[in-house]
Amino acid sequence: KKTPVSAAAEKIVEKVQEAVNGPQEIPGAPGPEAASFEEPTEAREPLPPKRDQRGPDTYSPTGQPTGARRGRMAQDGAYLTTAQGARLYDTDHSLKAGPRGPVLLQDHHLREKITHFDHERIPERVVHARGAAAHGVFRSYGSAAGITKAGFLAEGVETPVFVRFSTVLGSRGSADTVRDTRGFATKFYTDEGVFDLVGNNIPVFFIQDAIKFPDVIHAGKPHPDREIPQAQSAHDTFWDFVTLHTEATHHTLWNMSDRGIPRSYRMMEGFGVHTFRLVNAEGATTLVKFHWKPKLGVHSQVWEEAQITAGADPDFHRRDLADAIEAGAFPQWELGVQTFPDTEDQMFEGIDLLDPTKIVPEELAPVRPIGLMTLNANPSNFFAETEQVAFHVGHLVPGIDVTNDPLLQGRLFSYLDTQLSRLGGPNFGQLPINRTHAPVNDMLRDGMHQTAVHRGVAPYRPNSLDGGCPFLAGADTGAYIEVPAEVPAARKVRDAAVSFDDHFSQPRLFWLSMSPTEREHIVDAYTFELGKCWEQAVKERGLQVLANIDADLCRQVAAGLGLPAPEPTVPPAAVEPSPALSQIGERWPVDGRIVGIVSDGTEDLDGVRETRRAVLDAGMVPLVIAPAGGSLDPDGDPVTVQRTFLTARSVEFDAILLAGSPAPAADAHAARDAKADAGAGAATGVDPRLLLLVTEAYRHGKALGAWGSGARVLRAAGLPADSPGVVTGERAAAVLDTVADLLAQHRAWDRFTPAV
Ligand code: HDE
Repeated sequence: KKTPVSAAAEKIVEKVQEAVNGPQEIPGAPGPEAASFEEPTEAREPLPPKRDQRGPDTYSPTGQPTGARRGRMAQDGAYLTTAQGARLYDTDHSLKAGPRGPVLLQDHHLREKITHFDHERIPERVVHARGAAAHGVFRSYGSAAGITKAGFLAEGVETPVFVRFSTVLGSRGSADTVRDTRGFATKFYTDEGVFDLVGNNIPVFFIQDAIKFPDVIHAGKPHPDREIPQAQSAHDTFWDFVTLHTEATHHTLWNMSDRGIPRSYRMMEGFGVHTFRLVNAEGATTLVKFHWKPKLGVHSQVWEEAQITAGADPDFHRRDLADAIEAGAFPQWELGVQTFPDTEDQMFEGIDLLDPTKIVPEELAPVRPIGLMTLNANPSNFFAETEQVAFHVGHLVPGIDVTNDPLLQGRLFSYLDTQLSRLGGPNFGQLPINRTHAPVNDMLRDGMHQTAVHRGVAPYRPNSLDGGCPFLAGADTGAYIEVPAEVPAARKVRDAAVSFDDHFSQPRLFWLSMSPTEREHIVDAYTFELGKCWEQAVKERGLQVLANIDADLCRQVAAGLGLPAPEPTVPPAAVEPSPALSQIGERWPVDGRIVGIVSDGTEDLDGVRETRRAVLDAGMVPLVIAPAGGSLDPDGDPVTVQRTFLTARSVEFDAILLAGSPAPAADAHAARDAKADAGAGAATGVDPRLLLLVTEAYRHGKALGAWGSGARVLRAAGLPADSPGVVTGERAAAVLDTVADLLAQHRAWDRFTPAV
């Protein structure tokens, strides 16, 4: 029986075949033989140029592109022109005084072409410069309709969305898998205007007041003298700041946990972080925190894997998101809210809802699902969409209002301000990706890059010349009206509430909520990061912070650094752990997981074929790995090879299967292996790159399966067949079943913390 996902995977096979063997033969374009793959891994392969990029080959007599190419080509007409529309006869030679003479200043085409190129780049975002995005749709369940009048949250309403995921610290060209917070920004194009939910994958922030944002970012960015390290937190200035400034402790702890190194953008939670205020049609208000819950579960890489990925495939997350969407395996998240009564003190169970360094555990306030988001289309043009999209926490719709969280208040200024330099002026809202889907009737005029041609003479209010138009809306005609919240009489001060002084109770809550494996990862992360610091004082201060979270955590990191563990300066808070914070323990869908099938072509190829089919049917992606490219059994029923021992690296795979020989030959292999094993190591005759592949996958807690004589690779790599997550058997199908079961738990967790 085909699941929708396996059907999607099959569709890709068709699509790829069509792309490869498509009807049009274009002179000079790579032919079908240039792409030898046929699997649902289209975008993972070095694809041939898309058909619509191959060049103008199908035109109507008037020079217009016809058929499927129409509107999809880089250029729409038959003739190359200048920006002003004049047709060009040559774009490869500048105008010269003779073929060997100087270039003439009068060459207007040269000047236009080079000048435009010189200005192709715009400033990258000051933070969150590296990102990837997708289009999609949000369908509301209607469950929030009682607490907000926002039209897009009424039952069954579908709203187009554009989502941009990002890292925070790195430059535009930095690697995806660094240890960092991830941005999760969603633009809802609602009928009542744009609503931007500009969140992160971590529910708390480093600072409690926006005025400190330049400080934390200056500390995290590369050192200003040598501009290194790029996209890293493992350096002195970052740790200098977060250890001197202990309100950063909670966020830093999340960064050091597995949340700092997600497996995929598709497998991250998203959080609005601040408390927002919803208002319903009757004017009643509710405080809420927004949560995005991924349908695929929350999963991470392990640290060594993330580091290797940053070199082997710096675009790992970007590619993963685009591939999944192209494959029809559309990622989904449920939007949910935690709700709190809008009391005068804005506290809930002793937690200050205005303090963005605090969470409210889900056990105290469950997340109620209010809608489902599906990302179903990749951007057509990275620059126009992903780069030019401009989010702003002040893009609000009736029914959603802000609170006095001082971090949020500062952001309300910053996001508009930053677009002025990044996008060059106040008209960035007119860029196609930023345009609202609601009618616009503003009186904003002129400015850089104005594209509207406004009419009339009275862009002001009040006026009589335009008959008084436009009119002002009211509550009954959908106006955005700020909730008239009380502001207590107070003295003007640069200060914060006393409740903001508690910096350690929630980090302790987080630490105590982790499983033993997750704690081990956190200890390793702190030991790595502080170990990379140069200044002794910074390391020691780091340990002091850890002592205030938990003595055991501090002791382990201190041991790794070779330093004494200090005593805490604040007594450990009595906190209830929140099991919902742990990523381990649940089972999740395996859609889109990558399964490597290793074969040297001499083994049970029927087993390889069946396994490929079974992997596809389960909605996962099979990639055959062999010593060389091309196909296995080319003269019989060929099996296409997607990776060679040279191009495969373990980090790409969620699980690895080792094909073995059919049963009778297995005996022969076994006899040969027993002999070879006696010699051990290289004497086994197993390619060292294959040994690296399986040992790395093993170290990273990935499921490994081998059938028949395939187990000899495990033996050669010194991996015990009975260790957790290693599956051996005689039949390929049985091995795959157990491996798929392990994948539902993401990793063979027991491998990290040996059972006692
Ligand atoms: Fe941002 N942040 N931020 N931030 N932020 C920006 O806006 C800022 C904060 C977040 O994909 C900038 O257009 C201040 C928290 C995301 O385009 C800038 C403060 C959260 C993105 C800015 C914060 C975020 C940004 C840079 C402290 C999670 C990427 C470029 C008060 C709730 C959006 C831009 C995208 C981007 C300022 C703190 C999320 C400079 C001053 C907390 C996801 O305006």
